[in-house]
This record gives sequence, structure tokens and C-alpha cells, in this order.
Amino acid sequence: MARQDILQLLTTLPGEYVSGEKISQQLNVTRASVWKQIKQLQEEGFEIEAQTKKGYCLRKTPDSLNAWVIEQMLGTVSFGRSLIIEDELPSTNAKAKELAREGGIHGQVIIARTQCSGRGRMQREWQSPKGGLWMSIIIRPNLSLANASKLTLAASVAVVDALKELYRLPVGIKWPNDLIYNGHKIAGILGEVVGEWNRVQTLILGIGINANFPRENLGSSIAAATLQEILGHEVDLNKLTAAILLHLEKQVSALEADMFEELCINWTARAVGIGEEVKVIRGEEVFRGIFRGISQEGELLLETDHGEVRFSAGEVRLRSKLGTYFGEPL
Ligand code: BT5
Repeated sequence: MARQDILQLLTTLPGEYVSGEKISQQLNVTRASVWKQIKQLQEEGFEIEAQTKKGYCLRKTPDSLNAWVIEQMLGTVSFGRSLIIEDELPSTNAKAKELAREGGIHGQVIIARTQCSGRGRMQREWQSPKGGLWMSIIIRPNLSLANASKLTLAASVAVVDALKELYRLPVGIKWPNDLIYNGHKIAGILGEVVGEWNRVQTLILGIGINANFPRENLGSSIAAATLQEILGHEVDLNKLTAAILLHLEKQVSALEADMFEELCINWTARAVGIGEEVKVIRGEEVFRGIFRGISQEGELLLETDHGEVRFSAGEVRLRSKLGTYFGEPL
């Protein structure tokens, strides 16, 4: 008997008691083993009331990550329909790549409660303490080579929209896809290609969100923010996951329907620093100018004294003219 079966029975009539006898009959197990499973569910954070005469009543599902709860909340067609949660992984992106090579399906999600070797872009470290949302999605998009690279832009719009919808948080996007609240980084996105674009057409989208932990759990040199600190309480990670996946599926479908212009408008409306004087650093070179937004290809457009210069995401870093950019140390 899977614990899921018990949950299914308890949710058929929300708020009502289901007798231990009924559960044991329907699932063909003893009442003692039902009780054992109920205790396990309570340990996982399900609030289940047990009354001798009446039976069991599910009062509340846990806020901590739980695949069954996420599944109940999902409004997507394919994103998250296959979903794995692990206690600890080196990196969910690395695991997702592995799964993709083994035939992982479009929309498959892998989440870890903590990562011991979380990665940012260019192999930078991504700190992933317990309480955060660290997840990767396998995407096998129906997109041309050129458009597939825009998926990370779409992902940043999706995460901003989910945070706004759930918590009314005004989060901005720092080009190309850092999410910033009040000058502090609250989430990061990492898009990685599996194999070669023209052959395999698979991308891994890694999304990391500082959620239920205090800022002190991250290194002191990092200008980060966490949802728990901003909102003053912990958030429901299942709800957050389901909301992100729904927005993400919507954005990816829009891209597949060739709506890049719309994505461009949506991205720009959420971006920080447009119209401001910035420095763009490429290796030893420093370019100064006004940040004018992004091109149809997702490149950064910089208006310099010598005309417009375009930069693509992998090659440069963006800073305000004061040397720092929205709180991130130089
Ligand atoms: C990113 O890289 O912002 C992409 C982060 C993607 C993380 C997710 S979590 C799930 C999946 N699995 C992975 O292994 N990765 C993805 P980048 O723009 O390169 O930013 C990295 C920089 O952010 C670091 O050099 C630090 O300065 C800073 N940083 C590290 N951990 C942070 C955190 N938890 N919050 C805010 N800033 C952090």
C-alpha cells in the first residue's frame, strides 16, 4: 500500500473523517498498518487528525517539499508531471543532464532539498542550503536553434510572475537572468545544453530560489535576499514549485508559438537598469554606455559614444557605473 493511496482517500471528501476500517477495507490492509502509515504521513508534515470513533481527517498538507502535494497543485500539461525530490544532490542540473541522456521526458523535474555542489554560470558556486528551492527541468522544446537560447529569458519572466502572483513581490530581472529584490539576489537561473543543439535539442533549466532560510546561511560576501526574510515567514515550497512550473510552461509554449516579441516586451517590463548608465565587462575590456534593453536575439544593447554595441549573455558581466550592480559585489 502506498501512502499516496491513503492520501487519495482522505482527499476525496475534503474536511471529512474517513474511518480506519474503510481505509483498511478499500486498500486491503490491516487497520494497524493504516495507523502506521498515518503516523509516517504526520512525520512528513501532513496534519491528520485521528479520532477514535470517526477515523482520520486531513487538515493540512505540508509546506515542505512533497511530490504528492505538488502534483495535486499542478495546473500544467507536461511540466512537473514527472517529478523527483531528493534530500541531497551535488547539483540538480547535473542530475537532470544525466536523466536527459537516459531518455528523461520533456517537463521532467528534479528537485533537491540541498545541493552540495550547486553551480552558477561559468562554473561559479551556487550556495544551496536547506529550505531553498533548487530545481531543474528537462526541456525538449519545439524551437529553432536561435530561439532555444531565449528559454532562460522566458524562465526569468516566469519566476518573476510566480513570485508576484504568490507574494506580490516586486522582483526585477538583472540581465540576463538574475532575479533581484531591492538590490539583492533572490534567485538565479542556469540554462545548459545537453549534447549539441542541432542534434539533441535538449536544454536543462536550473532554477534556484532563496526561500526558507535566513540570509546568514549564505556566505557573507554574497548580497542575497531570501523570501523568508523579506516576507517575515516561511513560504509553501509546494505552491511555489507548482506556480513556477505553470508560468514556465506558459512562457515556453509562447516561445514555441513564435511569440518572441511578446517575451521581449515582458522581459523588458520586468528588467532593472534599462536607461541607466552601466559598465559591461568582457575579460579585460570595459565598455561604458546606456543600457537600452535586449535585441530580438536576447543580446544586451549598449548605447556607447561610438554607437550601439551588442553583447551575448555568456561573455560579459554587467555593473552599474559605481562598480557594483544591484548589490552584487564586484
Ligand atoms: C546563477 O549563476 O545565478 C545561476 C544559479 C542557478 C542555481 C540553480 S539551483 C538548481 C540548479 N542546480 C544547480 O547546480 N544550479 C541550478 P551566476 O549568475 O553565475 O551567479 C553565481 C553567483 O551568485 C556566485 O558567484 C555568488 O556570487 C552568488 N551566489 C551564490 N549562491 C547564491 C545564493 N544562494 N543566492 C544569491 N547569490 C548567490
